[in-house]
Amino acid sequence: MDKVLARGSGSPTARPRPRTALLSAVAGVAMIATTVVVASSASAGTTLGASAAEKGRYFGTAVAAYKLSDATYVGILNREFNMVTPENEMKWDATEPTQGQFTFTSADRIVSHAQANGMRVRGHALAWHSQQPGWAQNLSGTALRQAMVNHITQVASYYKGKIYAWDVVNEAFADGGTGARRDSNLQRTGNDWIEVAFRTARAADPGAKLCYNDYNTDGQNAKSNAVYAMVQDFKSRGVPIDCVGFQSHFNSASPVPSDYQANLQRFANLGVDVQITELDIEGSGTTQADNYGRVVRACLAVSRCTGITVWGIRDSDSWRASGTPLLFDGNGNKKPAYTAVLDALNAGGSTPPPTTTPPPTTTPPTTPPPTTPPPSGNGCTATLSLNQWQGGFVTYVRVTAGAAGTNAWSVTLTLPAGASITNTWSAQPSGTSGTVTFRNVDYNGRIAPGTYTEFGFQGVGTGPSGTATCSAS
Ligand code: 9MR
Repeated sequence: MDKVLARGSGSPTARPRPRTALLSAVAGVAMIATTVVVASSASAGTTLGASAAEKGRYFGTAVAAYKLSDATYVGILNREFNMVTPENEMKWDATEPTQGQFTFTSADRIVSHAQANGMRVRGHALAWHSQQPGWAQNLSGTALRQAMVNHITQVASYYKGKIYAWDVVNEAFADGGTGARRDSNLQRTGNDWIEVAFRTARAADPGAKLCYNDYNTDGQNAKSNAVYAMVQDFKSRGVPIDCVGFQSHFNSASPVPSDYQANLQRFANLGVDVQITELDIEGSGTTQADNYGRVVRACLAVSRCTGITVWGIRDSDSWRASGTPLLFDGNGNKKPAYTAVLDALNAGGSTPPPTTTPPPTTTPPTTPPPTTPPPSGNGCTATLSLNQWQGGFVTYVRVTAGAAGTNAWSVTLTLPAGASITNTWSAQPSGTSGTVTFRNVDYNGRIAPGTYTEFGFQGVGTGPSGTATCSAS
């Protein structure tokens, strides 16, 4: 089937539904504490999410808000997944149907559900040629550029602190071997629209990872080469980009490329995370299962491949249901493809989570090292991931508890000369420069044994990297 035609022919599925009684403020607090438990220790090895967490990855799915009243759907969602992507509810047409008037009701249902159930959220998508509201389709030039900037600012600010990664720009390159940008009203506002989108998103939510997301970029070809060149250019000029999403919509006309892993790896080598963002593979039985297994193994083999999202739960939930491309059949039963994914995730036991720049340099312990990252005794460890751009940075800190778990923790590090912190989330800093101690906030002091929580901070100057001193009580 022609994926491009099929994609364009669909209509948004966000249907108005009454809001549930979920209280997002309360759920927001509960979520962070719950995440620690669910992501790292629940039912290890028997669900997609738990098995992926053992490998330091997430396993996610696209979710449609109107299906959250379907008990079978929600049962599988809550059991198997620890990341969700709103399938349509955060798109421009859904969130700003009238210029300047924002509606987040459907998207909020998904975010609240995720928070209440220990799942994180991939935001999708801030700037895209498709699924624009009519008023935006009719704009051009400066008016459209300003509308795009305002849209990104409003949506990313509204969800600030709740999004793991944003698909900031979606599908901006053309098919057909030219390596050119896709012609669109956004492209016609000027070639710099993509970097403006990324800078705008960073300013609005400095804690979210910012991704470029596309399809037919899963192997090396003219289109992925063009995306590669853009990412390389962004990194060299300090345009904030943290990740590249590979949609990975496969069928017999567009199979899993033989160089899939190599392609993920070459992007990772540019200093960005890579994520499989919309995986589905048409087919059935062993062939489909084998292909799913290959995709999972490719991600696990690339240390900066941080997670996999499938584009729906049951075959009947898929945007191309007739191709039965997902892991559960229409009745919610596990397919051979499910087993292949779980087996691939569980192969080889637990391994440390992927590291970003630079790898942790902990002192070798005197006892044999554990096979998982947490320290073997009491206490905690803290590892830093740095996103540096010209003049500024965001540092993410992962605090991993030892065998005793923690009731409270603190992390101390020294900022490079000239650096200062402008914004911290999920921790309380003692100062803004020099040696700074970050203490837990009230909802994330307790970390279950062997699991972790994360906090982060943004600053100006050069950010810290490596490891930091962690103490627990
Ligand atoms: O799955 C989505 C479907 O419900 C919508 O009708 C369609 C409209 O454009 O978008 C689908 O999701 C797309 C995603 O947002 C971007 N990559 C391609 C996906 C499949 O078309």
